[in-house]
Amino acid sequence: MLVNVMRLYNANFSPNALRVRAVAHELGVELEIVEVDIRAGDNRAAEFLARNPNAKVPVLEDGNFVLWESRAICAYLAGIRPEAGPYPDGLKARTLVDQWAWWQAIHLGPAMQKLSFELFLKEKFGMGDPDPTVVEAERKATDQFLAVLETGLDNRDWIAGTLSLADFYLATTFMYRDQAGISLDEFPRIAGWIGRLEARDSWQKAVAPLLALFA
Ligand SMILES: N[C@@H](CCC(=O)N[C@@H](CS)C(=O)NCC(=O)O)C(=O)O
Repeated sequence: MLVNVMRLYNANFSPNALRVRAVAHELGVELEIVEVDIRAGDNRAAEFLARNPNAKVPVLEDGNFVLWESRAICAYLAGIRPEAGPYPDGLKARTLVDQWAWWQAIHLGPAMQKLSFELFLKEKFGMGDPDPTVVEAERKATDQFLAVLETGLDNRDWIAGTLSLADFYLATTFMYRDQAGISLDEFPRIAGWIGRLEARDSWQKAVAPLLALFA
C-alpha cells in the first residue's frame, strides 16, 4: 500500500517551524521537509502564496489538505496519533493545554521574541542597533510573564501536568534566551523544565538544523 508522507514547508532558522518538527519527532510522525529560502524570497513566490497567503512558514501539506499556523499544525499531527497523548481528549485536560498555548502565543512569546530580536537577531541580520526603549519594555514584560510560568510549574514537571503540546510551544520561545540575556537564575522551576524538555530526543533532533545555522 502506498503511504502518503506529509510535507512540511520549513525554514531551519524559524522557531515556529521548530515547534512543528519537535512535535512530529515526539509523535513519531514522518514529514518530508521542503526548505523554503526566506532570504531569497521563496515565500513570496506565487506557488508558495497559493499554500499560505501570509507568506510564512511552516505550512503542512497532507495530500490536498493544506494547513498553516504552527500550533494548528501541531494539533493536527497530534490528532493523527491521539494515543501519544500530548493533546489529551478530556475537556479539562485539553483546555489547560490550550490555556498555556494561547498565553504563549499572545503574551510570553511576543515579549521574548522582541527581546531576542533586539539583542541578538537584529545584529545577526545587519539590521542595526538594539532600541533601548523596546528592550526595557520587553524585559519588564518578560520578567512578569516568567514569574507566571514559574508559578504554573509549581509541583509539576510539565506545564499542563503531563507532557503536552504546550510544553513544546513554550520551549521554542526560550530558543535564544542566552543571546538575549534572559537569565533563569531566579526561576529554578523554569530552568528545570526547559532542561527536561531540551534533553528529549525529539527536541534534539528538531533543533539540530537550527543550531547548525548559528554554529
Ligand atoms: N503565527 C505563525 C508565524 C509564522 C512566522 O512568523 N514565520 C516566519 C518564520 S519564524 C516567516 O515565515 N517569516 C517570513 C516573512 O514574514 O517574510 C505560526 O505560528 O506559524
